[in-house]
Amino acid sequence: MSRPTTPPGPTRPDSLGAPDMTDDASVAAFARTLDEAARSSATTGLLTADVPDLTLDAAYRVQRAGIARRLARGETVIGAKMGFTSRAKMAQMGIDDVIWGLLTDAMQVEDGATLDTSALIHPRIEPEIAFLIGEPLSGRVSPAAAVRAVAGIAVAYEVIDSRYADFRFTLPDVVADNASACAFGIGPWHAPDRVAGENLGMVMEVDGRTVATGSSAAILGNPVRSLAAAARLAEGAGSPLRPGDIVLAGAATAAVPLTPGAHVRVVAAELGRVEVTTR
Ligand code: OOG
Ligand code: MG
Repeated sequence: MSRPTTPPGPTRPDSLGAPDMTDDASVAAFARTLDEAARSSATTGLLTADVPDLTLDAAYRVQRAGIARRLARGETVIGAKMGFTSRAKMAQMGIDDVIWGLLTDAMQVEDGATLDTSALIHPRIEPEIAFLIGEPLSGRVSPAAAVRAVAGIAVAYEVIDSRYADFRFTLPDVVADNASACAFGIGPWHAPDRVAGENLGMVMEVDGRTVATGSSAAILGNPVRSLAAAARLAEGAGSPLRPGDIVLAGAATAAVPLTPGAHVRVVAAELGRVEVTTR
């Protein structure tokens, strides 16, 4: 199995150096700005342009305030997504800290369904590995312990759509923007004891043409490490992963622009494929 030479450590919102001085009103205002940008298909300025010393703690508070707005509209949290867990993504985005965002039911696209991209800003798509949580999972757990909490593993895609111009941001900006979460689809679930999940070849095709190839090993050496990092972030956020939750472990390759009228297929060895058509 190939491993990154220096695996990046997960960011811990519970143990950061700088004090979080951002007041609740500012947190709510930032969340509203990002939410309105998403809903009006327009980019917004970086939060760190206004508050250069925005801490990660404050950024995660903005993220949670944005999720609270979605919940108020009737959405439900159904899991979490990990970001910057592969060198390909870190290099593409210029960020090398592992982060997370939350997934809601409104973001899930049925396998094979059509995704309307007309209201999105500048969507990109990336190949991922997903886990289905079977037992409550939170805290500092080993990857082996994390695997014992898993009920299923699947190939997945994530559509990201930064609310910032040109997908350019600093770490706190992207955390506040719910890690660019937009939409995702999951292929058929497989029993985790039948598929190890490490070092599975992955291919992403657009209209039958290969646009990205990689391996699940690109995700922190083994995507279960990303799951263990998710458990740690869940504890820091005070929201343990629950049975039935989905965790996207992060992209195995760089993301590619997603255009209308495209048919995208992501295939992973042993896990099958997941597909989406855009309009
Ligand atoms: C942030 C989200 C990163 C991943 O899989 O690494 C991410 C971004 O790239 O805009 O989802
Ligand atoms: Mg992703």
